[in-house]
Formats: sequence, structure tokens, C-alpha cells
Amino acid sequence: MVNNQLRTIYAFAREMYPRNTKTQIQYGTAGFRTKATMLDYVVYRMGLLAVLRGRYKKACIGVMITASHNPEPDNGVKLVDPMGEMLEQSWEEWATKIANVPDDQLESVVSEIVKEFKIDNMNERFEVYIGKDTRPSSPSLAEAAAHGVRAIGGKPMDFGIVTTPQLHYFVRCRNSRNEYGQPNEVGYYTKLCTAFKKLRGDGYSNGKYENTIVYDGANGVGAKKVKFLKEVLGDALKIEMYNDEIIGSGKLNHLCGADFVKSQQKFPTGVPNKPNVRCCSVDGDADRLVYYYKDDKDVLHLMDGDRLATLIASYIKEILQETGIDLNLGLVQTAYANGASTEYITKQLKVPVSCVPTGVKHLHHKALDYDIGVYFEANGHGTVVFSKNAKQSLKNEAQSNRKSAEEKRAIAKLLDLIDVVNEAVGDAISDMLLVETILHAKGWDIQEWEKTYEDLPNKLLKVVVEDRNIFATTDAERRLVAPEGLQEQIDALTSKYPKGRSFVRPSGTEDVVRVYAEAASAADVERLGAEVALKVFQLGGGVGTPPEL
Ligand code: G16
Repeated sequence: MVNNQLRTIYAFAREMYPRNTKTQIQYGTAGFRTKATMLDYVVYRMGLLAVLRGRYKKACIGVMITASHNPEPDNGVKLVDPMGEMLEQSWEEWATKIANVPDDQLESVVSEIVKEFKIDNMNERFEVYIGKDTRPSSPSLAEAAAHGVRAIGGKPMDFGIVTTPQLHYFVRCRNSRNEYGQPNEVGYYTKLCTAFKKLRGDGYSNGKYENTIVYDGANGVGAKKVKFLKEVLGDALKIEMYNDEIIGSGKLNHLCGADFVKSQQKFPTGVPNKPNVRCCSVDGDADRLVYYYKDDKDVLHLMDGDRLATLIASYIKEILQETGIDLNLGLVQTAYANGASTEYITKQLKVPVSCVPTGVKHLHHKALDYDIGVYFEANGHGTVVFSKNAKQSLKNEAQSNRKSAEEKRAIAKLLDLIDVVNEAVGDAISDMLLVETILHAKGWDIQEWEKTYEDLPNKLLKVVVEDRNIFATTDAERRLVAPEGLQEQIDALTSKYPKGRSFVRPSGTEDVVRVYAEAASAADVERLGAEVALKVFQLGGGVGTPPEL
């Protein structure tokens, strides 16, 4: 390790990004997330870590500045691994460690990492791709990341305001030596939209499907980026965009966006409330997507991540059968998945389902076990991953004489579908194009889509507690092991209600504990949710006013 380099790291830290707090911060579900004003030094240090990770993996690494669904004063940072996935879990501990040491110990932690991972060449200058969302705090944080990268001799490349999934995509493209696509926005839109238009053909409408979608941009980067998308798509898909307020308006995710619609189960503000119209919302950094409509009686009908997953998995299964190629297809969900969706997938679609803890990193990882893995969190975060084997078999069979013309048409369709998907991570824009492709192919309107199964009424609540770290879970977060006795109380409450199910887990992105409840009737779910929230408040150190029954 070159001494000069260590000195630069420390000097920059001390002069520009001192850690003048004693608060400990943890790399959680989606990196570090807290008030933007607390993040300067953390982001600087993530710049350092990104270069070390790049030297270890001999690849380009990404740094994304975003707090996604959180309110505008928050911000966050997460690292993107070489294939565009979330940072490998074992490095999360290093991220937490380097973020929390005093300034004068930075050098020694860097040396520790260098030693642990046998990073022999500290002069290698791998690129670090940096992206940011539209928060007013993002530009200076992106600058802090770039300073961290430079301080340790890396090469920062700032992509400006991009969606989180775009940055993941660019990193993957770069490390695949452009085999996956071009690492820039033009390349991204071109790849997705070319495949989308090819699948759509000349008939933009089909059966009950009409090619107009009402789009809620959550006053974030998802709104900014859809302007370009609209240009590339032309008439193939007409996107009516709403909630595109200027940066710093304070309206990011406020009463709109995918997180609001899903967790509040309410129609977003700023979107015209016309009955029976197909609408969708993305979240603050456009990695989540939900669909919905309001009926004639003003009732909201929500197609969340579970619906996206079932629609996509059922369609891929159909095409796979038409190709006559034997590839295994699986679906990954979390505890938040509606019980009715899991039953529909296993019993009707006959597709195997796995349940993993919250956080796309867990879902993504599990989905890689299948030739074709579909994964979605109920909040609308997900994508499809296709194994090398799956892609190769499809390409080989497309050329072979063994296949009939009909089978070859199905293979071509599936290959185009792969190009609509951003396999690196859940991507609201790519997911929307995928859903629109499927609805178009099936000739369905949103009501037809909804008919596939009936959701169980469900409810999401938040409880503020003194210390959320006292909550520990097991069984893919479906059961609590601490605080002691709380799980037994939850079991007693759920057993009172037909089809009752509830679980509690600490959030990894907000300072709250989340409560999920599900039951056969809307009245029961209201009651069950409130009862469990109250127990959490009583036994888990609730703060403020207790939840009302
Ligand atoms: C992030 C994660 C998601 C997770 C969500 C909520 O989403 O990427 O996987 O479901 O936070 O996590 P928690 O319940 O632990 O707060 P986003 O869209 O905010 O990046």
C-alpha cells in the first residue's frame, strides 16, 4: 500500500468529509439510508470502498445516491456489484465497518481490507459509475463519492440523474464488455424499446387492450426519464404522464408513487381520477412499479408486485410450452406476498415458489437457482433473470432443424422478451414495458388481468419504537424470535380470524417496525392489523401515541 495514498484518504476525510458524529449507521436492506445531512462522510467512504471492491473483483463498480421511496429530506447510498446486482452480503459488513470508524482509523481499515482480500495492485484504476436521483441533496453527495474514488486512485464517472436500475444496467453492460448492451441511456432505451416494438408489431391495440397508460412519476427521476422513453416509443405505447414536479418541490413520493399507492392502498394525488382506466405508479428512483384502476364506485383495485409476478410467470410458462424446450421456471416472493397469489402460483400455474427475506438482493440471489427466475416483492420491486444455459438453449434451438416453424416463432418471442427485461435489478420502466407487452399479447384490459385470482384483504402498518434493533426474525421473516413472547401473542391474535396471517419485522430503510396483516375479510384485517400493531407498541418499546384499535 502506497503511503501517499493513505495520507490523501485521511486528509480528504479530515478536511472535507469529517465524521463529526458518534451515531452508528448500518448498511441495510438497500445500503445506507438516513437524513441527507448525516451522509457526507459515509458516501465519501463508499467511494473508497467501491474502488477497493473494483480492484478485488477487477471490474467496474457502481455507487447510487438515492433514498428511493423515503421522504425528500432523506438520502442514501448503495454499491452495485459487477453484474449489476446489489453488493455481495459479506462486503456489507465492511461497508458498515468503514462507515463507522473515526477518521484517523480510516487508513487502518483500508489496509485491513487490502490484506483480507489480497488486493495486490493498488494502482489499478477501475471505473466507478456514479448515479443520483432528483433529491436536492444528491449532487453534493455524488461529489463526495467521486472525491472518495479519486482519493484512493480510482476513476469516477458521473452519469448525473439516472434511475437506480439504469445505473445497475450500465455497470452490467460495462463489465460484460458491452455484450449486455451499451452502458449509457441511449443504449438502454434503444435495447428495451427495440425489443418492445418488435414484440408489439403493427397492431398497437389488441382485443380489450388499448395502448394508452396513465403514469404517475412520483415527482422523481421516473418522471424525468419517461420523457425520453416516450420519444423512443412513439405511438407504440402512449404514456400520459403525471406528477413531474420540479426538483426540490418537496413533493417527491408525497401522496403519490408506488410506495404510497401500495402501502396506503390509495389513489395518488395529481393523477386524473377517471373510472376503469389503466394506471401505474413508479417510486422515487423508479425501481418499483404497481398498476391499479378505480372502478365506477370509486374503489381502488391494485395490481401489486404479486400480480406482476403472476402475470409474467404465467406468460413465460405459456411461451416456454410453445417452444418445446425444457427449462425450469421458478418464482421468488417474500413474506409480504398475498396468500392468494402464492396459492394461485403453486396450485394453478404449477410453478414452484420460494420465500426469502425482504430485500431484492435475497430475491435476486434465489432466482438465479432457476433457468428462468421471476422475482417480485409485493411492493412492486422485481424482475426476471435468465440463466446462461437458458439463453444458450434458446439461441441454439432457434438455429436447429429439430424445431417446427411454430416453435421457432415462440423461441424468437422469448428471446425478444429477454431484451425488454433489465436482468440486473428490478426496474419500473422495463417492468412496465414487459407488462404492457403481455397485456397486449393476451388482448387484456386491466380488469381481465385482475380476474386471474382474488387477493386476500391485507394491511401494512408502521410502528415507531425506541430501538428497532431489538426485533429479530426467523423463517424468512415470517416469525419473530425477539422481543420475547411477542410472537406467541401474534399467533394468538391471528388464530382468531379466518385465513388470518400477520408478521412483524424491523425496516431496513426507515426507523420503524413494519406490521403486515392479512385475513379473509376487510373488517377482520383492519382489526388484526391494529391489534398486532398495538402488541408491538406495548411489548416492543413503542414511542408516541399507541396505535388505535
Ligand atoms: C428498498 C429495498 C426493497 C425493500 C424496501 C423496503 O426498496 O430495495 O427490497 O422491500 O426497501 O425495505 P424495508 O421494509 O426493509 O424498509 P427501495 O425501493 O426503497 O429501494
